[in-house]
Amino acid sequence: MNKLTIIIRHVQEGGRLNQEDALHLARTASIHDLGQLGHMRRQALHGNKAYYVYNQHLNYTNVCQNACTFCAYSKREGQPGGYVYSREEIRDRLMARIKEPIREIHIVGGLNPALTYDYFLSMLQTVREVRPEATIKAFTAVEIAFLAKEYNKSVQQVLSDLQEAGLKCMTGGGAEVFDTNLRQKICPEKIPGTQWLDIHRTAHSLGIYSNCTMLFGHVETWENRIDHLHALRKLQDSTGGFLCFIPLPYQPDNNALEASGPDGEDFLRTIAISRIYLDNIPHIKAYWAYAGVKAAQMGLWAGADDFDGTIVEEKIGHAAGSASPKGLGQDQLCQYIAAAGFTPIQRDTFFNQV
Ligand code: V47
Ligand code: SF4
Repeated sequence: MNKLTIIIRHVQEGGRLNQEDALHLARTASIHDLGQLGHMRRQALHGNKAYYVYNQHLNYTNVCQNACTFCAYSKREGQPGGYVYSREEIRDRLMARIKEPIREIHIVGGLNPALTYDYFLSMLQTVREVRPEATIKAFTAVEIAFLAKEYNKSVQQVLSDLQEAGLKCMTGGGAEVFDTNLRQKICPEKIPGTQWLDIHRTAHSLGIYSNCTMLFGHVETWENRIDHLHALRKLQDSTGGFLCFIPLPYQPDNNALEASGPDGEDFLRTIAISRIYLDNIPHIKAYWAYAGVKAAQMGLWAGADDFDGTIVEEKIGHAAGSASPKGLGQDQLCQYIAAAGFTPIQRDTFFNQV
């Protein structure tokens, strides 16, 4: 038997992949074999279910002191087009959809030194007042590190203050690709991967669940991707606090990074390898807002089980050229999932069926 056949058998028998075998599988397996393995693992965990969430995104500011080369969303302080939502604007945005049965508020923003510590606490309090029944999933580890540094507090202190104000789950953003040399090229001012992981470890120890991501399809290699997945799997072995992994396909427009973005096959291969390698993370998301609805539907056949949500107004991927809609209705989400051949299941942030 050749090496590839041995690895495929190992996966079929439910075995855990090491980095070397994952790399060999990712590089040499046909898309059919890889997709089938990803699908097999996905079906074993979730059967024919595909999850979605009724959610709303709030991007409270786009002003950011970092300038990641791939980012088309952020503005430097004082640059035209920069914005910050006031407490009233946050309330108005939530009130504009108050008749809808929203279950999750997803909140992220740039690193804006003009904001006070209290801004963050009162933002969460406002969300709780207006939407007491929704779960607050907010902030990337990058924002948490920024708050700790800016206001001279420990990460643990920041997280427990936010938790007290209503934070239940952290988003998975800001992970990009952990490799140090690569980070120098794509996001030199961002916290190192080790710090990103430490912050999620601290969150998990406080009972705050989180998601995790990988930005792929730019200038990274398959080695970089597998190393990244390995670091996530290792942390998950120790804490069990990750709910969902989201491979984020790079969107190439209006930014400084010269790369084209992944094609459809690369998207599916990455979903499949993620599902196979991350055997301890329960959910893999096919993020329609970046990948496009059609690719996300195919992603459900390669290992993904989550389709994300209604969103309403996705800003970050769209600033960088995402051609998908900015939001979808619940009926549309269900139709897309059903048309792809799966049973749509509405979930909350923690993947409990609603
Ligand atoms: O952190 C920025 C990425 C992330 C680009 O946790 C880009 O449930 C592609 O993390 N092309 C934000 N990606 C999105 C994110 C997310 C989305 C949905 C759900 C969850 C969750 C998290 O988008 C950023 C960065 O990694 N990003 N620019 C770009 N040009
Ligand atoms: Fe700022 Fe995040 Fe954009 Fe980087 S990706 S420039 S940290 S908003």
